[in-house]
Amino acid sequence: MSETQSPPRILVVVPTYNEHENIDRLLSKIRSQALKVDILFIDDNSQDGTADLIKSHIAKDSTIHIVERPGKMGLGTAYLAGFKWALERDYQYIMEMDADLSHDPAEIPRFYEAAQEADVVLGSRYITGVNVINWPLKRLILSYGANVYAGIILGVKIKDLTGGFKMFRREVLEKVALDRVKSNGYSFQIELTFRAMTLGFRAKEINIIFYDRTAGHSKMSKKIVREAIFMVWKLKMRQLLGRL
Ligand SMILES: Nc1nc2c(ncn2[C@@H]2O[C@H](COP(=O)(O)OP(=O)(O)OP(=O)(O)O)[C@@H](O)[C@H]2O)c(=O)[nH]1
Ligand SMILES: [Mg+2]
Repeated sequence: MSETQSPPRILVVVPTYNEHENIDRLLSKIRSQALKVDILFIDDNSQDGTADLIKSHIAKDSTIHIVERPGKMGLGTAYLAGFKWALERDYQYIMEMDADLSHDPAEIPRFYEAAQEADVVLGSRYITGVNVINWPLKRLILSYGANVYAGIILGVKIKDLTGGFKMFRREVLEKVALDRVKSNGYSFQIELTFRAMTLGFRAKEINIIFYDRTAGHSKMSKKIVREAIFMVWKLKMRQLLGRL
């Protein structure tokens, strides 16, 4: 980077629901990687003091931000709120990252590097076999199967469509009709990537390792899986009818 060039404006958006045990470790890991990033937490009125802990960090570090929502409204709408916040400001790159350290913040520079040749960079668990640590086999089969299923129906050559570790170039979130995004669980990840690719944006997968959470509780539910199974068909129909 030449002397004159200012550092890229990167925002990492982290949705939180009862992640108190993970916040300190997550922030120190983000701060120990090389790239300067701002962090925006979207907290849905966590009952374990997550928001207060985040605010105690904000008091010491003005590059950390929080949007508080009155109740648990789902991961998808949390990201849409974060993207809206980012687009009201001058961020050039917007990341998605879970709060439970399943996504390793040390990978952030690799996402930025890949985003120099792509518009959406997807952290993929399934490029070279299966890179998931400590997930129960049932969960692994469900996730892998969901990705094969979605890839075939949507006709996209992406191995990991349901992953939540991503970097978008600002233009993508400006062009994708975010107000038409209806998904809220895993299908939110599928829908956003599919809409970006349908608009002609370049999507690139980079290899990541996904670590099962060691603290806090999963928000995964049967409702989230059911939503994804049907949403994939709805997306395909809308695309075929040119009404995506
Ligand atoms: N704001 C907000 N965050 C949420 C909501 N549901 C999940 N999250 C956050 O989204 C991220 C992913 O949720 P997880 O429960 O880890 O989903 P998962 O990774 O599929 O499940 P595990 O493997 O068990 O961790 C975490 O940071 C959660 O705190 C929600 O309704 N609102
Ligand atoms: Mg998780």
